Amino acid sequence: MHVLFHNNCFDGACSASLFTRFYRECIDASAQFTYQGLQHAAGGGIHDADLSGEQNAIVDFKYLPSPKLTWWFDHHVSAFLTPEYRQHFDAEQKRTATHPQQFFDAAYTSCAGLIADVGRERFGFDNKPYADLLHWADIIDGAKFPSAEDAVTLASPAMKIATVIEAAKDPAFITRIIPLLTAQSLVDTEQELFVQEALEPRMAKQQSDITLMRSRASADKGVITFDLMDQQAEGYSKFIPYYLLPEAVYAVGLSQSSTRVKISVGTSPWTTVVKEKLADIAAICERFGGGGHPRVGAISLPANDLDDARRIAAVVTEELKAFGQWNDLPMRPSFHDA
Ligand SMILES: [Mn+2]
Repeated sequence: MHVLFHNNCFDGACSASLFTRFYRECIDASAQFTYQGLQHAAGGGIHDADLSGEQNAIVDFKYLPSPKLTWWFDHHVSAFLTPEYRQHFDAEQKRTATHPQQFFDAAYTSCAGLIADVGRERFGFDNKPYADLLHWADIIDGAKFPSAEDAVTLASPAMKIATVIEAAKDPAFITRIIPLLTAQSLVDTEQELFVQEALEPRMAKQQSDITLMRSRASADKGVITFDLMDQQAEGYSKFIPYYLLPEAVYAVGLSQSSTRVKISVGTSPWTTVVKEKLADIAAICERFGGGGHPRVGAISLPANDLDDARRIAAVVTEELKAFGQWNDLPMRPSFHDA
């Protein structure tokens, strides 16, 4: 059984682990497993040649219309690359109606949750031992952190494991973690020496990112602004600004990579402002050639276009400040005052 899973993703690894356990317990106890991580890319990120096993399963990743695909579980709204892929899936569902092996439900917060439920309801899989794993897969994949502190301080074993999975460059690292996730507790997995070794530099980077953001971020009228264009600040947690300035509603940040300058525009996931009164971030970004979702978006400019980026960021910031009555919100002092 060749298992293809969403790479560098906690839910992807949990899904691969749960699928393995489900398959061994409910389908074939003697199956041998290999694993391959998949990255989203133009064209779908998966090809027929990737289905290299006798049996092939894709979990937490896009559908592929292929006779070689025997099992599939996904919960992404964007699971079907084209309408033809969707039609192929629907036809397969009809053909295999009495014995389906492909499952899609976008109502699930995590793919691990989907596998656990389908396994229990259709195949009698005992998913009770994995309640803690499923709890964290939902929190992390759904970004449902109770507070910015929970998202940023990486206090729990699950958050630590998610961090090293997201940062892993060696494919063998995630393949090594996958079986452990359903074999022992998250605490025990976090304590594994190879996990601890990977964790150390991530915790240090998180600390230095927080320190850098503290020196750069300030808030006014509910809007955090920061400029990291002179920094190698790729891959910083987008939750850090809201952790440092928890009263803010929005954040407008400037950063730069070798290929582009980026204006990131976001809404605090922990804001108490009701949804109807929040700005449409996608619409704002689209006006400047960017895009995104209602709550978070971005505008990209060519590398070194710093002045234009600062000008656009200032316009967006003023628009967000004027959007609501944030003047009435009690603001915490910025770090420059603290
Ligand atoms: Mn997922």
